[in-house]
Amino acid sequence: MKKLSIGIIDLIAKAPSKAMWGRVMGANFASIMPQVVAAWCEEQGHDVTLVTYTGREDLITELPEKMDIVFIGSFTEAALLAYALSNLFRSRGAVTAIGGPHARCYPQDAQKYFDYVLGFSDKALIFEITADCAQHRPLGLHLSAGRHPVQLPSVSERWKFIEQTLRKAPFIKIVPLLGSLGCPYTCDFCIDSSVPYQPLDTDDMKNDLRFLLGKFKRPRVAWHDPNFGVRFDRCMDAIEDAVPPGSIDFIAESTLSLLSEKHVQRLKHNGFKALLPGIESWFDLGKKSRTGKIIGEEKVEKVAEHINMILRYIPYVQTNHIVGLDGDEGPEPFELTKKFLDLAPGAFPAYSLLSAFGQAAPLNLTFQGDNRVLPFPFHVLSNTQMNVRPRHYAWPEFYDRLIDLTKYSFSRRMVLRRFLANGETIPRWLNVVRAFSSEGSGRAKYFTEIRRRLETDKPFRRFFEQDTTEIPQFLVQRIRKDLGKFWEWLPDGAIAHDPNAYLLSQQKTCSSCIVPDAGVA
Ligand code: B12
Ligand code: SF4
Repeated sequence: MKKLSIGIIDLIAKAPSKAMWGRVMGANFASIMPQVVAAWCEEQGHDVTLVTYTGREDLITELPEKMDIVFIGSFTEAALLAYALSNLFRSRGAVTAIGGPHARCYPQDAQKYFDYVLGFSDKALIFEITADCAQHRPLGLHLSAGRHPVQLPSVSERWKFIEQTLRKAPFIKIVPLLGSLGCPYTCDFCIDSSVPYQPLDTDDMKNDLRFLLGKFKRPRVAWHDPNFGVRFDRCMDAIEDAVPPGSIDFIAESTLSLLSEKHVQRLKHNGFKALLPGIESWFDLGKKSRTGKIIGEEKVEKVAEHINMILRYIPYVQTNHIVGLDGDEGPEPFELTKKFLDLAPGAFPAYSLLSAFGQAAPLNLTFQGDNRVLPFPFHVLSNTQMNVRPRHYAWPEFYDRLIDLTKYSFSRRMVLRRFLANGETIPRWLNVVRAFSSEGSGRAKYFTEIRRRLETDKPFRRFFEQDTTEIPQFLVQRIRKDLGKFWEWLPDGAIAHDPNAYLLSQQKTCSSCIVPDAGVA
């Protein structure tokens, strides 16, 4: 087989940026799959250059001038940058491929700008593409393996790529690992609700942990599992078998239903330092939060008690909330979240505004069928811009309540209470930094600007009210400024997309020949 020059870009940042947070932490948010694809391509004997883009790198000089194929891993928020880069590298003769959350969620749109658009990706699929390595234009090929890979290259095989990425993280260095893929739960808004749970081999997990202990005095590992610890004892046995208790600091995203006191004690024993449980809603998804049919105020009290229990063992807890779910109505959901903050002040609240990412989740078909999805440019779709018209709120009321909640959550009083409720230094200060960064006060400022424009900027309001699909100038200019020199490479029309493409694809396709990918299986 011909030896190829292969470029791989992991888009962590969505645009060039000199922000301090990105500089200090950006590299710690690197994805696993670009490193995996790099290791597979090297195994085939190709020349591989991987760049983890944190917003500071010069993508033109860091990648070889002549590349046969460029793989880009991208979230939807970075899709416009990915499209611009594809255009740029195609103009230099490369073939381009996109994988990751955006490709899984918006394949029809990405096909217009890439030669290959990848869903689930395993080694065989990557080898198929490198063997073909041909232009597919104007519409790229949408390819997907039947499922997630059964095995991933070990940390030692990925080490070269992990090490070069972590060199960019000056203080805290976090290695991403996976113990499982998919999820047995079926929360209908989630990309994994229809992806079967698939644990990865525990011997591989043990070898990875042992390897890391040989590389760092005290490694820090972030589990990227959508829901860590579904097979709890299996995971804990593997960790306990591989490394001495507490020798590695772990971070994991898990559901409250898995976090009983006995489990949390074992997590503490094994060095878990941060947990990110999903609460999502006070009126729904009780199974997930171990609250069954309990809703409203009673659920708030029960969950707060649960979170306070976790905080007695684990120094850092981030609670994930979804704002704008269809079950929410009136002031109550917002007031209940405020009450929760009062009862569990040690937790850092992370708010995701309900976002229907293309074909990520089955629920999106309902939103699209009801014509409730707005064509916000991908660049602003990062869970901070709700792209579904709220069911029970007019936009101004929704923003008023959201601003009030955001300000309450990151007020000086709440920041101080959070600080005092946390015993350890790093969690304490991390919470303060997050509250005063783009995540806390930054968001409050952005939401306030949106709210102001809903009153004063007529075209903007018409877009929100679905009277027009023309992207408001406020957003266009913001994106143009963000993308900087890459704006010129953005293909014509790429700033817009069809928000109902998923529904349309379902209507066109006979159900027996659907590619089994996210939300379609
Ligand atoms: C772990 C995780 C994180 C981690 C790690 C992020 C990272 N860089 O990987 C952290 C906490 C940092 C994070 C942050 C964010 N996340 Co996140 N995260 C996840 C989570 C829980 C798991 C993703 C994962 O690694 N799965 C395991 C991998 C192996 O599976 P996979 O991603 O499906 O990948 C398969 C294919 O897509 C393909 N593939 C994937 N990448 C690539 C790359 C290449 C080159 C190729 C060829 C193929 C390929 O192969 C894989 C195997 O089949 C998902 C939810 C979920 N349940 O999936 C959300 C999810 C991916 N996150 C999401 C979002 C929105 C965010 C944030 C924007 C949130 C925010 N406002 O800050 C940030 C953005 C971070 C960034 N720019 O890097 C959305 C993405 C939606 C979208 N279309 O963009 C998801 C789907 C959750 C949701 N809301 O529905 N996240
Ligand atoms: S939201 Fe969490 S628990 Fe629910 S399906 Fe997704 S990964 Fe699983």
